[in-house]
Amino acid sequence: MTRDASQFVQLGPAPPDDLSVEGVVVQGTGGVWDVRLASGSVASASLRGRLKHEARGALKLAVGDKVTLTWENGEPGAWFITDIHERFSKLARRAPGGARGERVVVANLDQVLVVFAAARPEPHPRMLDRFLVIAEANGLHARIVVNKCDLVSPAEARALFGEQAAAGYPVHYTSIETGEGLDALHDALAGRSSALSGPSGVGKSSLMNRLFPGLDLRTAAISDSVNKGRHTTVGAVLHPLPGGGFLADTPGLREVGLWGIDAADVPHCFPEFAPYLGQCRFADCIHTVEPGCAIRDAVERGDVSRGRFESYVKLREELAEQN
Ligand SMILES: Nc1nc2c(ncn2[C@@H]2O[C@H](COP(=O)(O)OP(=O)(O)OP(=O)(O)O)[C@@H](O)[C@H]2O)c(=O)[nH]1
Ligand SMILES: [Mg+2]
Ligand SMILES: [Zn+2]
Repeated sequence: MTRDASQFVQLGPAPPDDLSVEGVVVQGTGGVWDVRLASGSVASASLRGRLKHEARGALKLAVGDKVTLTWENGEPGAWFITDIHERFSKLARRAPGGARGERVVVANLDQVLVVFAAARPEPHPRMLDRFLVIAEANGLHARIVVNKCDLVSPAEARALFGEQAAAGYPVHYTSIETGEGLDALHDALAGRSSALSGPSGVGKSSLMNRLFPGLDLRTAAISDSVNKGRHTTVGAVLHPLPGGGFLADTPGLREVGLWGIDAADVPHCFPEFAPYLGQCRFADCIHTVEPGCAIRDAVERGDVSRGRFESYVKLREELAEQN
């Protein structure tokens, strides 16, 4: 089909029956989902009955999902979500209200951005490690931002998360005051789907408003459709970036927490452990106190940072207690 179906969304007339287009779910409510089409226009659609039924099972529709919309003529005509495409990633947390199963917060994220400040508030490497483990456990790439670099010397800024940089994580050093690092951060976000995380007051909103003027994250959740009073937004919202890509307004990694992570998987959430896994004297080594542990040996040699190893021990212990 060569027609650009999205024109119908904006302009009418009613599209022909069975016209199908693809899009990305940018926000949802109890029953109506806003789906962004390639043209940039947004269509409101509900799940086709069959999918609604299936959605109670494994595949619940979430913001970030790629879907097929089909127009169905009728009185009045409407868009229906007739297919949910396979996800390549998801950020999930425990279903609310004690219900069993998971709640997918955002689907198809490319990466998570974890923002800390070089100072005010004081950065916490061990808290960063916790965020990184959550990202790894969800199969998401992570990028670290050290903002407010104007408040410390360049050497001090680089020392803060040197351990995580050594572990292979990309680190951006930024400042709203001097403009340092902003172009590179913009390029790292453009064309990708990213979620923003980090403690309060580190400058997340300041950064995003500076990088993408007009994208006011605090108010953007109150989008057009909500302004019309039609329904109330629940859950995460995806904000399209000018020039492509999305920024997710998520509850953040902190809220997602360590849920769903098996204590036995924690070593795999530390990328720098990878060369040593399987090298320990005991096959069931949990890398805490065992003799002949390849990871502890690497720590002793200085090949794995002691701080990161401490984070490992703490997070593994926390998860072992939960299970
Ligand atoms: N010196 C300095 N201050 C900054 C910088 N970026 C942000 N700030 C200030 O830090 C304070 C907090 O910034 P916000 O952008 O509101 O922080 P946030 O991470 O969005 O905080 P929450 O919304 O509470 O999670 C504001 O007073 C900003 O002006 C920076 O690069 N340098
Ligand atoms: Mg903010
Ligand atoms: Zn070991």
